[in-house]
Amino acid sequence: MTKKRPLATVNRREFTKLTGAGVLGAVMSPSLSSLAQAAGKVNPADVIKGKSSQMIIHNAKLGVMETPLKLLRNHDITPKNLMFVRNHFPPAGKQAWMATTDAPHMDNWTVEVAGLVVRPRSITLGELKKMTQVKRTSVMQCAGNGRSYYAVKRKAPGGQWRHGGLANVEWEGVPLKDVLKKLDVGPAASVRYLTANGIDESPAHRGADLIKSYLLEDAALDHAILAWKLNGEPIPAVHGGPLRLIIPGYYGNMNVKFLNRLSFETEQSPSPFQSKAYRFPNMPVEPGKFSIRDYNHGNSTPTYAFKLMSVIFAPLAEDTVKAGHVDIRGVAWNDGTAPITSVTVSTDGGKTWMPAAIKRSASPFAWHHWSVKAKLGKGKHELLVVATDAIGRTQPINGNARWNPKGYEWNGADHVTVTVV
Ligand SMILES: Nc1nc2c(c(=O)[nH]1)N[C@H]1C(S)=C(S)[C@@H](COP(=O)(O)O)O[C@H]1N2
Ligand SMILES: [Mo]
Repeated sequence: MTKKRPLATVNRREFTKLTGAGVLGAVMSPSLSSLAQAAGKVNPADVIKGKSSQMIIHNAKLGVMETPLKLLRNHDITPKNLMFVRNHFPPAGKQAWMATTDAPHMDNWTVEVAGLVVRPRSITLGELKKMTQVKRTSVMQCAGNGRSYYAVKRKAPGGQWRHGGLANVEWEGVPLKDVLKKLDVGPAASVRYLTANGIDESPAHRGADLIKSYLLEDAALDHAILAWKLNGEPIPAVHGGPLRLIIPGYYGNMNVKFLNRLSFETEQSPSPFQSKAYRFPNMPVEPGKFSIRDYNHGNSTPTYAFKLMSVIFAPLAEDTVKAGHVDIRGVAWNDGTAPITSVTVSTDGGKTWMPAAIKRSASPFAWHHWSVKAKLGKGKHELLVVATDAIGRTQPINGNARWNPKGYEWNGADHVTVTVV
């Protein structure tokens, strides 16, 4: 596990409260950002050059930040200045890379493909660029997205993410299958897992390294790519450049950044990032009765595929809503293995529901927009949304039914209370 580090946690709302600057929604002016620094607070754009100064910082030292929905909702494809960031430790000697959304250009970047194989080999980014390129528009979402909502039951440790550990972006690169076929390393018969590793590891704790293993028979690997482009440009290092493993439909942690090693293994990685962190219990668990120390490969599963989820983008609690016919809209997504067939919305706290129209995106792994018009009178209204997919998967009204020690895979119905004027 990683050692506890001092956190610089301030979000826009707290900042506004602190400085009395009632300018929510406006871009932070230089004078405000220096004010923030004077108050010991941090401007996200100073942590990572090119990021919006309205990002919500969870850990300034590591550049961990979330996107306010007020900004996320303005784009179908999330631009890089608004994309959330989750890093665990800076790649040694590469801290400067991580302080900007400018991308490193490195055609000699090398990935080794090894492990229990007859012919260990490697391939450079330059060589990958000469192969057939494909695009994957897909949701990137932290497994801890929505963690803060578990606090209603019992606060789960870790960054208290709201719904903004979420993005919808276009990745481009070479299918993993094509790379493995081309290299033809000859895995041993006992091999069951593919393991991915990036150049980063904890400088403080030996062995703390974000390493991920996937069953080779996992169909999700059929869509996986070694990506070097994000939204049509080389991937910034903060988002995993020069090369990143992208597995569409899989939680963020499964998408290994700064990829430099793929290995064929008999067992999954012994890294605590595979065996203790980023796991979800196979049975309901209660706070105080189950902790991550209890996790083993039999009673829990790595946070692989996205749980079906939907969020309300508008109206948000901070929006001014006028009485009359109100547009309610948002997005829904899942792991891409079955189409989302219904999105229903309630404006009375769940007593009655109405169907929303779904505008399906071309990629099954992207988020899909939904909308509905509802007549709302003056006063408070509690909005809720629930999606369902073609194989009957849906969302719990109360996400706390799925409480777990690290607060992963929140997929409870989104609630927004709006005051109509
Ligand atoms: N090598 C490496 N890959 C990583 C991480 C990391 O710390 N190191 N963090 C993971 C986690 S937990 C998430 S949520 C995503 C975040 O991707 P982003 O920062 O591009 O949004 O990257 C994943 N891949
Ligand atoms: Mo994550």
